[in-house]
Amino acid sequence: MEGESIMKKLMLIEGMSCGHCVNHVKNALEDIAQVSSAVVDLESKNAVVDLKEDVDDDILKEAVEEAGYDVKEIKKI
Ligand SMILES: [Cu+2]
Repeated sequence: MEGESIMKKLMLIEGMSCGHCVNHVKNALEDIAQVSSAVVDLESKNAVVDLKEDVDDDILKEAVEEAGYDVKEIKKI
């Protein structure tokens, strides 16, 4: 069952090269309290982050960067 979602954000992420990277980014994002779920796509270098509460873009960016990847863009979708 999906949790409550108030908005989605699209992140453009550089540096992922395999399924392990995708899971690493997904887990880093889903560890954030306000994140309901994250769908990460290797080929398009995108993460679609479903939020249950608004969260500062810097928090999303830092989580991915701490996992070892570069965030190029974050926008509401
Ligand atoms: Cu990898």
